[in-house]
Amino acid sequence: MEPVPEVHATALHLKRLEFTGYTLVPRAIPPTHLVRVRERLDELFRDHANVPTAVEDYRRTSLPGSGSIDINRLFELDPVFEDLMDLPTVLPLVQAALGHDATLCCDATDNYRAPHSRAATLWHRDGGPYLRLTYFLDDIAEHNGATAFLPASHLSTEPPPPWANHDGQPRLLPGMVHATGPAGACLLNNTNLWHTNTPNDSDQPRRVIWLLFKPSQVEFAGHDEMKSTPAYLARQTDSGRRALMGLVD
Ligand SMILES: O=C(O)CCC(=O)C(=O)O
Repeated sequence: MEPVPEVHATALHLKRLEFTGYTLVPRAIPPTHLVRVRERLDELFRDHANVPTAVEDYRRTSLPGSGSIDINRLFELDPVFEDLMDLPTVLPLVQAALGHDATLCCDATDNYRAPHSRAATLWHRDGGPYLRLTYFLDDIAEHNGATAFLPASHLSTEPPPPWANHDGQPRLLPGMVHATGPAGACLLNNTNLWHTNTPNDSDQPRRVIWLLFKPSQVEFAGHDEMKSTPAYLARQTDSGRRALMGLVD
């Protein structure tokens, strides 16, 4: 995807979201913050058997046997992850896309796709529509587990047809694009966009963090393990973050 000239950045990102269903914000996470996020995540992955919110081959995001690890409720695990909810490089765009009424659907999830692994999902759409943020913690290219999209498919009333997947893997569809970019970038997509994971043919894991936003009045049809606990919500004192979590003062 061509870089967006700074002066038109928000307008162009909004048009891309509207017409293609996705856009990419490079350098979304400041480098020093990215280092801290990666270090903390590596600690959690190393010890994931003892992290209560970690799930291997999490069936909601991964095919069985794909070697994926999700860690849910990241905000609750460390403040370094909380800072991803209101980065000044991304939040204004999220607010503009959602009519300045953006609310988090749930807590953040980290996803690890193992080295040398097959695509961990098939073509699907997530529903909603919500606005998904995918923070890249590694450089993501076509060969190391990129998410792929069929641009503009969020405008279709149809989900991907069954033949888009074959033999337990997604097919290459005409017009599909791999969402690639450098570590620290943030990919935004409409969750009705047809998308899939692709194989990770590299020696390194692919690590991303997902956040989901919606307009405040839209119900989130998600699962309890993705949601913040009442104890965490009760601890929130910052008015901006309380608003993002849908806490009405
Ligand atoms: O991991 C990916 O690249 C895509 C994941 C996905 O499709 C999903 O969780 O909805």
